[in-house]
Amino acid sequence: MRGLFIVLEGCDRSGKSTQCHQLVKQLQAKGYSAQYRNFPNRTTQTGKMIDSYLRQATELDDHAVHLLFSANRWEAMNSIKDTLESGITLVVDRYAFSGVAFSSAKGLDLNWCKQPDVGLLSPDVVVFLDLSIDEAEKRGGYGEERYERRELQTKVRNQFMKLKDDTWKVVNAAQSAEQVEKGIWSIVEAALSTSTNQRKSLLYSLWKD
Ligand code: Z5A
Ligand code: MG
Repeated sequence: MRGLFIVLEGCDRSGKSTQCHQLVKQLQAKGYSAQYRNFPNRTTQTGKMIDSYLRQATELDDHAVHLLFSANRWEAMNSIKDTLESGITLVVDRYAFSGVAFSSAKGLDLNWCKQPDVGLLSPDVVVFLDLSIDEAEKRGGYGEERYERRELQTKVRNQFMKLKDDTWKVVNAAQSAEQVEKGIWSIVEAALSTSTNQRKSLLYSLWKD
């Protein structure tokens, strides 16, 4: 049976990376093959350009960097598909939803923002870690990276809410890390319990259905 494609999304500091790593560990402890992936993947050619932009070392047009973030996902698609088909579950830290939420928060048209990612592999589960901006700020001051400003983060949160649909599972990220972990596990456990024929085939159908 193929692996599950699980995406964790959420605003800055909602605990995505912490929880993705915990989830991989938990899956492995229960005997599932699982791996972590993240976007942006800063190690590829597109990722290096994105990294330099985020660190404010270079300037890029908002549209151009949006397309780079999307290209950074497209170049990973074959590997993601092969990995899932080999039976490995992937826990993915941010996906196209972050792409659209951030670029549209900067003022780009939301429908335009969705277009480059149309046709990416659709995740089986999207877990949204929900955290207010006030709670996020309690987790330490903003860093040096480009988007780490309260005003923009507030807009990003509003844009995420526009993208959220019935398939998203929302977890209150203001709880303790252990409680968040339990909430995520109950969602993942339900998805894992689907039998081979219930598990839909992997489709390049993001935002097509
Ligand atoms: N971006 C974009 O514009 N377009 C795109 O297509 C994509 C991304 C994919 C870099 O992303 C930027 O790229 C990001 C969006 C944009 N800009 N911003 N802002 P990134 O994923 O590399 O960002 P990051 O540096 O990993 O930060 P993050 O993702 O925002 O943080 P997080 O992963 O959600 O949180 P964390 O690192 O797990 O935890 C943050 C802190 O909170 C840490 O000190 C933890 O110990 C603490 N923490 C975690 N959980 C808890 C709980 N439950 N209670 C208390 N404290 C906690
Ligand atoms: Mg992170």
